[in-house]
Amino acid sequence: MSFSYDDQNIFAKILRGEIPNDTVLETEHTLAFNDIQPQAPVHVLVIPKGPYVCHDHFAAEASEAELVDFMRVTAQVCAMTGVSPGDGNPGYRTISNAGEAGVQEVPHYHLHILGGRGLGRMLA
Ligand code: DGP
Repeated sequence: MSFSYDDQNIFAKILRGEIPNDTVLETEHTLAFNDIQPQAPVHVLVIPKGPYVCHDHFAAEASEAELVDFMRVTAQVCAMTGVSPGDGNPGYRTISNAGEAGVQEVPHYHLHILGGRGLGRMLA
């Protein structure tokens, strides 16, 4: 499967420093920042710094270092924002929209972390 990456997308511009962002955590391979249109008290986007369109692209072509870093940053952000479900905390939800059916607006892979309120049951 092949994916075509558009380097004019808004997250590519954020990564190049052309657009400001409210950074939560940054590492060599990953950036986490607050969503500009938060849907919950905690709404953080986690993105790889590499040019990946969606989860499938990232999973297929990212290095192990990038994959591990992405997973660890996601967990660190959950801990930092107090939503990790350990120690009696309420928990959170991660969502990654992919493609047209998933209504992915920004074609740079990102994981939404949502928390800080009851999120209800959601499977669609
Ligand atoms: P989606 O591609 O549908 O999974 O959602 C894209 C998300 O990106 C949406 O929740 C709004 C957010 N977003 C769009 N533009 C910007 C921006 O310039 N800065 C930030 N921080 N978030 C943005």
